[in-house]
Amino acid sequence: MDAISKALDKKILSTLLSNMVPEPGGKPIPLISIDEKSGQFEVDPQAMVFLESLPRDKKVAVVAIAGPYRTGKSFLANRLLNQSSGFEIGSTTQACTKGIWMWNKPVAISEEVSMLLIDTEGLASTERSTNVDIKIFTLSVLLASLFIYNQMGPITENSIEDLSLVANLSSLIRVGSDDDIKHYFPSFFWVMRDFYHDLEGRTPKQYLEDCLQENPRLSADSLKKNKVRGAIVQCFKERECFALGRPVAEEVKLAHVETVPWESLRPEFKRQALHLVNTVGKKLKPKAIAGKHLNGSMFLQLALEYTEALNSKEAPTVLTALDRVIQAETVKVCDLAFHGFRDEVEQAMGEETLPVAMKEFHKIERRLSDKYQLQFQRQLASILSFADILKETHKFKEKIREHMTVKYQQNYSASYHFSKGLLTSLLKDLKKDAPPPIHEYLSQWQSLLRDYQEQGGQSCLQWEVLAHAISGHEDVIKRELVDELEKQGKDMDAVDEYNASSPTVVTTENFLDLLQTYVEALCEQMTEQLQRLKIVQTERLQQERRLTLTKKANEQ
Ligand SMILES: Nc1nc2c(ncn2[C@@H]2O[C@H](COP(=O)(O)OP(=O)(O)OP(=O)(O)O)[C@@H](O)[C@H]2O)c(=O)[nH]1
Ligand SMILES: [Mg+2]
Repeated sequence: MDAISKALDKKILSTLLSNMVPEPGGKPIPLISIDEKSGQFEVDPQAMVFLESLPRDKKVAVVAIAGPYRTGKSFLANRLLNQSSGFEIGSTTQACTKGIWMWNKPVAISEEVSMLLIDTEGLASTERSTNVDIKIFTLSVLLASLFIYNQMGPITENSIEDLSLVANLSSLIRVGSDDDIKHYFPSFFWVMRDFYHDLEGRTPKQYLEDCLQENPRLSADSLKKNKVRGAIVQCFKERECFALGRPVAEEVKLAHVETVPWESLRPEFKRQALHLVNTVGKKLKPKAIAGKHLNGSMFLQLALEYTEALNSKEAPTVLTALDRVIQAETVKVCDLAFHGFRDEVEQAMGEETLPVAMKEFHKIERRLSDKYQLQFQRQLASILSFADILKETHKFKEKIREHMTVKYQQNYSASYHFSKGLLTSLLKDLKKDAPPPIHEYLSQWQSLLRDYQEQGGQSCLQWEVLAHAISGHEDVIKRELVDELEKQGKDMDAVDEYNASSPTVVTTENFLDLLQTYVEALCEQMTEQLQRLKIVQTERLQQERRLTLTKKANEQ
């Protein structure tokens, strides 16, 4: 008894499939639809939304199932999802699946890789032209990293002929360099359904290889088929073959096999199906072109590129498509990183948060710019060269710089209004009691400056606004002082002299120091003047006294 049968017996199916666990839910969605009238292929918007929503840091591995119509492809696709129904299964002779469909939930293969499953319209149906078949087949091969060719029964000369599309593949697809096309083809699994033949001790893979040997009969017919055989061997380097018996014994149940519970399917079929599912899990590789792995969004871009080429009757060129995919991805990564940066800057320095101190402003700018630059470079590392990453980083930094220049201006303006508002409200209190005695007036100014410094630190224009206000206010201060002094009959020459020698425009953060020095100097000068006035007064008094004394003396 082989490992799979034992696992089945022990009912450890889930463990066996643990590396291919589909997320709960999900449904089939059209990936590429075919316009009935024009015959044009179109990537469906539902698939666009789904593929764009996949995590950028996850690679996709793509399994595509193709083959003649009404051969149980959709039923097999559902089995790969470990379910009986999902992709639509038709019970009549009419072709069921139209266009190319995909499952809208990625299946986790590992931490970094998700499987995307693609089910295709059957080939050689009576409703479609060969041209449509060629396009469906070409797209399936080009998009897949593992291509399953599904057919009924053993491999016959007819089934080789059915695959004549492969012989044309190298003329239908271009690489875009001198490289051999075979490096760009997916792994190839040939699945034979309702297979009950004796393989005479050979494995299905050996059987396939035997069938792909050239037929030595030299008729024109066999030459044609040998060409197909050669093309299959040439294009698909990695080949596997699987033989699946009938899922149920009773013919009547075959038409609705999706309604038969898994437990009731023939044990032989279950064993074979599990072996296939398990081998897909083991052999599946992330979709890559020229060593560049694709994520969901890049896969979408690839589908768009190939579809467009086929619609315009051009041969899809793999490396040209890859270049465009990389270009589009670079733009998206750059945009996403920039939007992330912009949104976080907005959270930290939104309109309602401004103004912020310049030190804080630069700290936030540095932190977020480093964070998003790193994210941006990490995401591009797998698709761009070092030199190109540097070039893109330069552009990214330039974009950030432009944004921060605008933000800086906003902060500037917010700082101005904030400081102005604060100063106005503080000045209101100052004016209320004016004019107080001069020493009180000066001490009020000092306490205003202290409050202003404490409450307005987040404004980058704190000192400029104050300087501006003071330069307008200087006159008031001086007037108050002059009034005060004039009340006492003193002159203000010394104060004016000081003003003439002091800096007229103060725009630096040392303004408070300068202002304090200014205020202190004013105080000093006033004290000096007061002393001088006192002396003059004393002298005048002495003179008056002397005069009075002289007068009295003269009178006597
Ligand atoms: N004999 C047989 N019938 C099957 C098998 N699997 C599914 N069927 C039946 O075959 C019919 C077609 O199944 P689908 O899975 O829709 O086949 P398909 O290849 O996707 O068909 P198209 O989308 O029309 O090309 C249905 O009636 C199924 O119940 C099988 O392994 N053997
Ligand atoms: Mg189908």
